[in-house]
Amino acid sequence: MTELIFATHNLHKLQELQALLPAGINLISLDEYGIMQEIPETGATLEENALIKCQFVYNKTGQPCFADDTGLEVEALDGRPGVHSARYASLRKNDNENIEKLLYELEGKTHRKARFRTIIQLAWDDDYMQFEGIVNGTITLEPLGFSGFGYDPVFIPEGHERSFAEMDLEEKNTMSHRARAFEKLVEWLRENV
Ligand code: ITT
Repeated sequence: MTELIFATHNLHKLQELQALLPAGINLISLDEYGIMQEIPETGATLEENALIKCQFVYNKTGQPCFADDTGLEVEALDGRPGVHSARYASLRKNDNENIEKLLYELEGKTHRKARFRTIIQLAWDDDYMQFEGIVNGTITLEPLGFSGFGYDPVFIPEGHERSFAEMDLEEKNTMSHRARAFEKLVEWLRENV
């Protein structure tokens, strides 16, 4: 059995990836491991933040682990909120305020293309590997649906008519940024461990 610590305090992320786990891999959350503190995300990019979070946990535990950093990149906003997605509206992480600010900034704009981008950083012995997952889509005019988390109510993935928050976790997992990055991680483990 391969044991991996997932360096996140976000239970939604944990649930999404638990549902995708192949046999033989066991995910341990930071809370289960007893790491309760918030890891500072001081990087200028998703890549840097994923590395910071992963390195923090690897240095503390010496156990194989990975972290994900995700950003919503909106074309009409020159890629914002991007790496600042969690604290877009204010210093506290608040999904409703972030969504309100995003819809306000896009008011009157017809060009609403966006993408979610996830970087997963893995630390496995001395191997540091990054995996990227992207899903393209559009920003809605108002929040739609109640499942998921974060910006899910305002993001409709390309080729679909419902927002991520109108899908259940299994359906979101068939196309999401995080699922795509995680598939690459699992593939790497299959080939290298
Ligand atoms: P950890 O750092 O503890 O993993 P976090 O919630 O801070 O948790 P991120 O920094 O990766 O996670 O998230 C940046 C923002 O993007 C934050 O507002 C999330 O709610 C949002 N977000 C991340 N993944 C998302 C997803 O799959 N759907 C919708 N919003 C998402």
